[in-house]
This record gives sequence, structure tokens and C-alpha cells, in this order.
Amino acid sequence: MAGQEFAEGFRFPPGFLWGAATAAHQVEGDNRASDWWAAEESGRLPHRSGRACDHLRRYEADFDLARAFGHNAHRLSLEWSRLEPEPGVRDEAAFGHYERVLEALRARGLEPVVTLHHFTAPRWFAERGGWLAADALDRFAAHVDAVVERFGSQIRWWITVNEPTVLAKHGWVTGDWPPFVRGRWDLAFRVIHRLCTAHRRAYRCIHARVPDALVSFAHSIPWIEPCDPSRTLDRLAARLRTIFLVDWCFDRVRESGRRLLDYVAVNYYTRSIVRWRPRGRALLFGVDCHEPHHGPRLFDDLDQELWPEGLLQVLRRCARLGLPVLVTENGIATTDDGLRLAHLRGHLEALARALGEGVELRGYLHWSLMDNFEWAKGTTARFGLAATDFATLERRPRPAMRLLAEVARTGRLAPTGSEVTSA
Ligand code: IFM
Repeated sequence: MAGQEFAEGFRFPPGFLWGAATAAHQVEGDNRASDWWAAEESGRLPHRSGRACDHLRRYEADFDLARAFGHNAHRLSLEWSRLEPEPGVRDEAAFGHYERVLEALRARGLEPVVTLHHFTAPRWFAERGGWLAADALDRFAAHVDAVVERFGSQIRWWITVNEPTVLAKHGWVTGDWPPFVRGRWDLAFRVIHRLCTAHRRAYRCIHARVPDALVSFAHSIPWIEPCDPSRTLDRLAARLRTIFLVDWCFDRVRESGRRLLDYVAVNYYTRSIVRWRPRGRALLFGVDCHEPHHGPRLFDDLDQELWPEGLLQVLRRCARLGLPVLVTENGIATTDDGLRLAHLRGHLEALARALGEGVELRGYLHWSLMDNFEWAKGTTARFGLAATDFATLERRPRPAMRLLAEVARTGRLAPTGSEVTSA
């Protein structure tokens, strides 16, 4: 993607949001009242989050780090299970904690981008049937209302729920996340539907109290293409996967003919190349394939392909919804600094190209500020701009963090090869 186009570098628009994204359970530590903590304790998950990155106590130092590296925005989630550890019981200490967290962000010039549900829920919510329980939507709506009542005036950018399709797939199809149900696409789609409905209710609730809020849900959008574009069935598999795992959510958030979205929150990681498989569980969406005619492909430690061109394609596609776009996650699981740098550089170029084509892109939040607790993979998958030493909890900025800092500070993506990446 590099080359001529960026020979002179690229200027990002003023006010562009630069930063990193995190989620409470993955960084805070001691998330004891959550369903994930309960599942970890039960031994059904291979890893325990424990103190994670101890961000609960170290958030100020972490925000200092973000600011020192040029960030002007930060995505975080407010942990529902801390705020409402028992049904209907609001924990004032937890509300006070997040009050201080939001103040700490503001004091450092970091625009908060706040997620209300990022995979974890209170243990009591899960025990009553989680997202499939009859009163699930009312419970979540009441929680959202309490949060908006308290913090509404301090937050402009909201994300209601994170990655409905990912949560549903892991929880009800592959079964490696709570509630550990396998092979139930029917339930997975009910869960996705419910999460989209939860989004709509949260959207209305936030706007009732904060009319100028910007509200979205974060959608995991891979770039999906057919294995062999000349084969009708491969094209059909790619099309069906796109319809069900990407477009369906955008349709579910419609109400009275309009989408309840103020912007599109895109989590982009990878490309899926899909081949039709006439029998078996993956009938509808085909299977991922790796074939020689695709040439050499680079994969990260979670077997996700590094494919910056896909971000450009996804941004073009989202722009067709007629809304501004914010990249709310993008990153790579690797310990290879060179690969991480190439990944970041490639994706920054994709942003530049999208802006050059007129996509209304508002910002870029990298996943993640530091290595953290990567769900069922524990701390084995390293996504951080800063490396975390899980013995000492020291954060050590990586070269990619310096590249992002340079672009964020100058607003300019320099031509390939001229970026500052040394200490
Ligand atoms: O760590 C996750 C995050 O919680 C949701 N999006 C993908 C990330 C990397 O796998």
C-alpha cells in the first residue's frame, strides 16, 4: 500500500482522535463480582485474570503514559459488575472510582470513549440466564440509566456494547467463553439480536439525558472475501458471512426507519478468505482457507492475518452508511516489534487513504495501551503499545508506541522509513 502516494507524507485533520483502547476486565484486575471471574474460579477457563495490569490502582500512571506518547483520547469500559454488584444495588465506591478515572482523563487532555458493556457482566446477571433471560434488557437499561445519570455530562463518545457477534460466537458456538455453550448458532443469533436491542435502548436513554452525545456499538468487522472469486459458491459463502456477521447488526439497530447510531465504531483486525463447504456446521458461512494462489500471508500469534488493505476496504464500506467513523480497535498479537511496527504503519496508511478518499474518519484507537488479559488466551497474546511485565507490572513502551506518538503529535504520517522508532 505504501509508495508514491505517501512520498510526501500525509497530514491528518486537526482534532483527529489518537489513542488506545482497553476494557475493564482485561486491565483493571480483581474483577471479582463479574461472570468472567466466576468462570475463572470454576476452572472452566484456562487462565485467571487475577490482578491483570492492576490498572484499577495504576490508572493515573497509565494515563500519564498515554499523554506522554501524544494520545488525546482513550477508550475504557465501566465495569457493570463493580457498579451493580448485586441486583439493584449501586456501589457508591465504584461510582466514585470511575468519577476519578474520568477526571484523570480530562486532566490529561484525553477524550474519554466509554464502553458500557465489554463482554463481562455481573455474576448475578449471568446466574439469572444472562442475555437470554426475560428481564435482561430491562436490567441492562436500568444500569445504563444509572451510569448516564451520574456521568452523562462528562462523556461525549459512548459505546453501548462491544462486538455482539464475537461475544455470541465465543459464548454460544465455539463455547470457549462463558456460558460455554457449543454449536448453537440459533442462540448466538438470539444473543446478537438482544445485544442490538440493548444498544437501541441504551442509545435512547443516553440521548434523553445527553442530547449531543455520540453513541454507537463497537462492531468487529473483518474484511471478508471469497477464496476463489470465480466460484459462485465461494462468493456466496463470503456474501452470507458478510450479511450475517456484519450487516445484520447494522440492520438490527434500526428503529422507525433510521439507524440509532451517531457514528460507526469499527474494530478491525483481519481478513477472512472464505471457501464454501457444502456439508457440516460451517455450511452457511463457509470455512477460512489458506491456499497457495493467495501468495505469502502474514499471521499474528492468534492466527489473524495482518492485512492493512482490509481496513481501507472496511472503512469504505462503513462510509456508505452515511455516518462518521471511529476506529475503536485495531492491533496485533505479537512479541515481534518489527511486525508490530509494520502493522501500525500499514494501518496508518490505510487511514490516510480513507481520509484522502473523503471518508469521515474521526480517529484511531489502537488495541491496546499495554499487554493485558486476552480472555481465554490469558496473558499469552501481546497486543500492547507498551509491553507489560506481569511479574513487576512495569510498562515498557514498544517502538510502535513511538511511531504512533510521532504521528499523533505532528498530525503527520511521514514517508516510509523516516519515522522515529528508537528510545
Ligand atoms: O482483546 C480483545 C477485545 O476485548 C475485543 N476486541 C478484540 C481484542 C483482541 O482480541
